[in-house]
Amino acid sequence: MTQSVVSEIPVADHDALIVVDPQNDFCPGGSLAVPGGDEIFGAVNAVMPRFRHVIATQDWHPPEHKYFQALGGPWPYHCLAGSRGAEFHPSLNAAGIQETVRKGTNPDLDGYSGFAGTDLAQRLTDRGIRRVFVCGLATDYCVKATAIEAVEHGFETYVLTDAIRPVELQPGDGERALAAMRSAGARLVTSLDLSS
Ligand code: VGL
Ligand code: ZN
Repeated sequence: MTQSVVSEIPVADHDALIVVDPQNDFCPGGSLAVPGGDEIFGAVNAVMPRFRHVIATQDWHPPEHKYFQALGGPWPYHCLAGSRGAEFHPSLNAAGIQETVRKGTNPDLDGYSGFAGTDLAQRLTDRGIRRVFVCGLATDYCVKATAIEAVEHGFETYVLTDAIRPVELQPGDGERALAAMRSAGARLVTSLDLSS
């Protein structure tokens, strides 16, 4: 698909990097492993120091979460609150994360978006953020939902396409997610498009 042509994007004080769900369970060896999920961390860690504001989301489910297969939902158990699988992946530069937003804590909601049932929008506004750069896991669920809701909250939204990976329950879900984010108004760029 065609990407927006953006050569150099200067990062400013009113920009935030949002790292979606960089957790063990979404990486190889985890209970809901995204193929190549751990390949994003080189780009994620590389762009982090350019940003004054770096926020991570953490999928953080109670055992009675309705979206678990055991309760009739689509997903195996993953990111159980307090579990090892819910911890940040060791390849993430966790020292570079300033704030963490836990989501998916309501057993009745999918919790895909970092904005759903959290104070993320308020935290961004409190920090004077106007633009967000979204990366992380997984492209076709939590990255997609977070990027689209960021647009809906009025943030100018960029997605770092080399720092995301899809689950692809169905082949093509990753490409479809990129198209959906793009048509919602998010700009698809790569970490290499950022200048300092
Ligand atoms: C996610 C499925 C279920 C994600 C979270 O982080 O994309 N996907 N929970
Ligand atoms: Zn989840």
